[in-house]
Amino acid sequence: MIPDSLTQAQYDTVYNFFSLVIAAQLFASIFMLVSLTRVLPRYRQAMTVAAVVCGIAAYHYFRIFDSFKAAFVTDAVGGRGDYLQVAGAGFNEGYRYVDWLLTVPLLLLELIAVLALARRVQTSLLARLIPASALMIALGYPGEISGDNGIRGLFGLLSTIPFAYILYVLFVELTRSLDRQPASVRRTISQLRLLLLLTWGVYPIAYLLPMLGLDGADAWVGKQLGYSIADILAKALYGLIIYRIARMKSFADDDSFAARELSVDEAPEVTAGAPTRSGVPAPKRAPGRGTD
Ligand SMILES: *C/C=C(C)/C=C/C=C(C)/C=C/C1=C(C)CCCC1(C)C
Repeated sequence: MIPDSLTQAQYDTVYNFFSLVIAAQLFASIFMLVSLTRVLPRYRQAMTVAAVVCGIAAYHYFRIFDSFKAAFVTDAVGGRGDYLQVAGAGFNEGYRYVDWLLTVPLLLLELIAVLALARRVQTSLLARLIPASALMIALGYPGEISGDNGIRGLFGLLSTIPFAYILYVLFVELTRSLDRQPASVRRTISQLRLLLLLTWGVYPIAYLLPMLGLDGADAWVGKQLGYSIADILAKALYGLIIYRIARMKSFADDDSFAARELSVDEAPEVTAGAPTRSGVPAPKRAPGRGTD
């Protein structure tokens, strides 16, 4: 339930977190797009999907931010005081669920794509993960918007069934294909899977907050912060780890690519201070650069 009023501190906290999420998603997305050529072509799909996920999330947080600003107003002179919910302009939690409905299947696609498994294995994993993830989000929504804790609990429980199934596929079935990954990558993939478990686990906890007997406004603020922090970790940080995996696998797959990316030895020599073709003196190359 959306609270009738927020204190100044509660309003500011939510406001600042939404702003932080927009910055994190937007620039993570841009970073991943400009870094595409730093991995081999076969890993670019995973990184493009990671960038799209963060882009979709940035868009929805702009909408969430606007919805929040329209939903709560203060009439205190000077703008300090309680914020009251505007009649007829409720905060729209639907943006989150539409965002998740799009991004959660894509996050799973990112993970499977970066592994570059045999096509048959890949298709079989995705054919189970994607419908399960859509079902998990769709079942959560009726509970999320209900003011009744019984309904919230029921749909939360139903949504947990596909969630448990996703974890089973990732932690039991996927493990079988991990031994075919390069040794340096296996550890990072396990870490990524653990990050997925820890961050995805925050969503059901944040969902439960309104049922734990907290004051209505505190529970709502806690839930918004929980979802916001989890979104940064599960999308932006997760995408950056996908990038790291893609880069390590690119090096493991192709020695000449690794040599080009990791060393400046093969770059044409320029004498420090001598004018280049553009007429601008070449900068002194710092010693030890290029080891990344
Ligand atoms: C970027 C957004 C992500 C990764 C969202 C993930 C969302 C979940 C794992 C949500 C799970 C839920 C339950 C397992 C039960 C209660 C209802 C949900 C939808 C919050």
